[in-house]
Amino acid sequence: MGNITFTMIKPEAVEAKNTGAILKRIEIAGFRIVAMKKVHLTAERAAKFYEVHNEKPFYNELVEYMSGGPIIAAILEKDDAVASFRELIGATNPADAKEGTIRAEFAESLSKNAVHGSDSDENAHIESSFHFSDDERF
Ligand code: IDP
Ligand code: MG
Repeated sequence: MGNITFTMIKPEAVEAKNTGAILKRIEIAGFRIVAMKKVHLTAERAAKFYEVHNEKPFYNELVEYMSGGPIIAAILEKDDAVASFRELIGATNPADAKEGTIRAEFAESLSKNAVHGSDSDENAHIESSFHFSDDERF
């Protein structure tokens, strides 16, 4: 098991000024912030990031939404980071997210679900490198 995962606080959560509250939840849960920045993805960059979903019916909507406003991108460190973070954020659909999870508290809908979390160690590394160079990690 790897010790890093990649997250984004999604545009609607940034717009709603939930950045601080979500980062607080993440740090209290024991994650260390290795790298972090605010960035407004172009549609091209968002399309590339979510390329694995390009066959899905919601792909165009997802790309438009994720490039519709700035996000907070971050690399997080903790033992078993990927699984531990998926547990902290809860299910993709906030209607299914357990009480106390970040999505249960902050998500607006299935698509506007407040945060991203990597789904494997391999993707955690790919996604981290998509957003951060080695000299931006501490
Ligand atoms: P995850 O973010 O929990 O890993 P994925 O299945 O990887 O969920 O989907 C990526 C993102 O696409 C979700 O976080 C959500 O924003 C959006 N999404 C997933 N399923 C749907 C859907 O059925 N309709 C609209 N948007 C969706
Ligand atoms: Mg996913």
